[in-house]
Amino acid sequence: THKNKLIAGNWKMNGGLAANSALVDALKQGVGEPACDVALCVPAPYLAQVQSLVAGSPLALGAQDVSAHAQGAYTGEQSSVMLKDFGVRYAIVGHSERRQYHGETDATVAAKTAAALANGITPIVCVGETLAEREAGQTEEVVKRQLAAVIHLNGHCISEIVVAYEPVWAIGTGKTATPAQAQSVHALLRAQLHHAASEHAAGIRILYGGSMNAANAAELLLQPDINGGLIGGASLKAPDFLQIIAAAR
Ligand code: 3PY
Repeated sequence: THKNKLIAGNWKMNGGLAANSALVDALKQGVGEPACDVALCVPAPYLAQVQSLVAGSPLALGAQDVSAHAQGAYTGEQSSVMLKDFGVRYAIVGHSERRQYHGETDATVAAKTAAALANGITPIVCVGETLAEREAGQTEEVVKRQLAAVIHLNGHCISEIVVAYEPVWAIGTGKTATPAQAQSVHALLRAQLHHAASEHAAGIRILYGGSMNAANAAELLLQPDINGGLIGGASLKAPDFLQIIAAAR
C-alpha cells in the first residue's frame, strides 16, 4: 500500500500564543491542497490552541512525546488518551533530545510506541546515531537496535508506525546527511522492516530528520527510501516549511 509522503514539523520547545497563530495562519494560506500529509508537532500547552487553528485544514496535529501509561501518578506526563481528546494524530517518540536529556531508553521508546498505537495515535519513532557512533563505524548496529525495539511489540501492527532517521550529529547543527548517506541508512531500515513484516515494509514511511530545510529537502525527498521529513528549525518559518511541503510529492 502506497502512502503519501509525510512532512512533520517539530516545533520543539518554541512558540507562543501569538506566534503560533501567525505561523498557522500563514501555513493555511499557503498550503493549498498538498500532495503529502502534513503534521505540526507542537508543545503540549498549545495543543488545544493549534487544534482549533488547524480545524478544517489539511494540517494535522501532533505531539512531541507521549506517556507509556494511560493514566495515574505520572506527574508531568500526557497520555495518548488525553492527546486523543485534542485531536492529536501523531506523536514523536524517542527523539534524540529525549533520549539524551531525559534518559529515554529503547525500552521506554517501545513502551511509548505501544501506548500510542493502542489509542490510535501514529507514533513517529526516531532513531539515529551520534557522531562518535558514526565515526566508530557503529551506525548500522545502533539504528538496527533502536528499530528492533519497536518492531517486536507484541500484539501491535507495525504497519501503523512512522520511522524517522535523525542522525544526532545533524540535529540543530546545520549539518545534514548527504542524500546518499541518508538513503543508505534508510535502505538498511527498510530491509529490517521487510525482514520483520514483509507485507507492510514498503508502505511504512521512513522520514529523514536532521536539519532538513527548504534548500536541501527536494534532493533528500527524491531518494527512493525517504518518505518524508521531520523538520526542526525550518518548520517555524512558514515560507520555508511551505517550500518543503511543496517538494514532497
Ligand atoms: C532537526 O531538524 O534538527 C530535528 O531534530 C527535527 O526533529
